[in-house]
Amino acid sequence: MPSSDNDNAYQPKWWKEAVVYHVYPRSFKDSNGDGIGDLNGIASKLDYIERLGVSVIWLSPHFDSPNADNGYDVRDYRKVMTDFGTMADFDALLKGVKQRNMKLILDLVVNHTSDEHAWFQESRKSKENPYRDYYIWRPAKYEHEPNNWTSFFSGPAWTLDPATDEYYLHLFAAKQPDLNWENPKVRREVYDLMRFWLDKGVDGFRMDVIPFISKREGLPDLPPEYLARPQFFYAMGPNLHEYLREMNREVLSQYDVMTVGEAFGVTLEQTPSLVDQRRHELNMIFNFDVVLLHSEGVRRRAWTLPELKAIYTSEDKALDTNSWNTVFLSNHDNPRVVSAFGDDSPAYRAASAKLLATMLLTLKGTPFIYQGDELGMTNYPFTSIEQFDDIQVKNGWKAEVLTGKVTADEYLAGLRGTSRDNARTPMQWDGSPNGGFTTADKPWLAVNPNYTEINAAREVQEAGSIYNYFAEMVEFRRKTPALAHGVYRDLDPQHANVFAYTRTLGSETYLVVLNFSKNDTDYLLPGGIEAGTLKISNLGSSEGNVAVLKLKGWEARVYRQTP
Ligand code: ISL
Ligand code: CA
Repeated sequence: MPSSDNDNAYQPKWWKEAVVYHVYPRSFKDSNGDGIGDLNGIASKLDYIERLGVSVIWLSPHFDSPNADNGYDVRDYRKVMTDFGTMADFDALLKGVKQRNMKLILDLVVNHTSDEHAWFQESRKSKENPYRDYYIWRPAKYEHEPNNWTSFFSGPAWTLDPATDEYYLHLFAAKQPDLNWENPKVRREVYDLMRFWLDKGVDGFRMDVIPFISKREGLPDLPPEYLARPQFFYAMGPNLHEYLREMNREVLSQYDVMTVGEAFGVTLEQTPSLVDQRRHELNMIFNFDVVLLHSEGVRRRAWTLPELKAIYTSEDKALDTNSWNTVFLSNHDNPRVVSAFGDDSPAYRAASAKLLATMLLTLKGTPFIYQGDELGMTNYPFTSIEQFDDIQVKNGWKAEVLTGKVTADEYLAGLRGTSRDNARTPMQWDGSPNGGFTTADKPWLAVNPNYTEINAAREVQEAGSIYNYFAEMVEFRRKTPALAHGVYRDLDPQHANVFAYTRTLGSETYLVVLNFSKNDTDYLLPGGIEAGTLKISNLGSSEGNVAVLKLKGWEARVYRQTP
């Protein structure tokens, strides 16, 4: 490879070198015994987060909300959700984050609001109301919905409102009406509320389903080929770039902040148009290709390692040095990382969770750790529909099971592997009742019964724990610029269970070798290369500079290859 290929053409930025820790406030830590996580709970655990070595915390929505979708339905953007505390609690949390030299980013949910937001309350009153055009209203078409759009939470994306006998659009639940971004007043309101939080000192935003804010001209029917994946039809509307540039000009460019767009429905080919730094739109996006590997709707999908590698290679090829990327394997909308991509059986849970940590923290792009993954928390053993909280599950159950399309057993089997509630069960802090999450008898969502084995108190003090391995990997990434900025190369795209890649910056090359299987494997490094100096092994191996690596099941190693 010519040396110019290895030159660092990326401009360093704090958000490129950052490692982000994602907190889902409802499930993190309850401080007042009502069974619901809250801001004071998060503040009480900042030392735990800091010890991991992460530099940024992303908070899922903490705004006032009736919780139809756990805060992704905002009633008042300038108020803290009562369940989570007060504005004073927020200010104290922000202060605690800053004191520890970390940064805080918020969840900007502005494709839609709650139907209980004052704007919608006004909007629905009459066709002449000054807030009417804050939302998307249409008359019936031949006594039916205005078009065939479907909601991600089952059923049509339109609800008829009796007050004015018109339908309003909601791509998610009926309690989440979509804002009309064509209205300049709406955009101004959004920029104002962004400034409100930025002026408090927050360091940026994760932007919820941001590619949906601009709707297609004339709201045409979903063509048949999009019925199963409507997000690709709803996203990237004609004015999206204009809105993002306006937001950047009016707000973001005035602050030193990071932005990450949740790019649901965006293809890899479209990605540079959102993140190329010369366009002044977003810093980076979440691409969904990796998390879609393990699920097909509610069903679990068998994925292969060459498929995973192909995604990372195409992401790398699609983004040149003007663009930046993220790496994430889980979040509050996905199953637990060790259950989805590793092996959560007792024999391999720790090794595979550490292997996944190794991958997450050595790939190209800003890594996001979802709360609890640093403990190797697993999916929940759901056995009945009553155990779920998620509106997506409840609506899906009505639409699929109660109509007889799918049997209850089949649906439940799918949910056990894919449901969003797997990631939303409370953090497991210690071995006391309810995992030390709450002193209430009953938390809002049940704690995984494996908290007696898997919990923070145990892992923080245990030298070889998953938590301490994460901390070691975060530290390793922090002090190794090649892992943030280096060129990525997959050495062996077709190998069925070994993922081997290098990261190269200038004369420094790091080799990562991951055995994605429980079988021991003698792995001959491709191209006759030797491994180099062993820097990291998740299983405490000490095998040095050899050409054939004797890898154990779920073993992960990182070598420094001396030139
Ligand atoms: O969860 C999903 C896949 O099963 C997606 O449909 C998900 O709804 C999509 O990724 C958008 O997610 C974001 O917006 C939703 C909210 O429910 C999610 O929690 C949020 O991450 C609506 O605001
Ligand atoms: Ca509480």
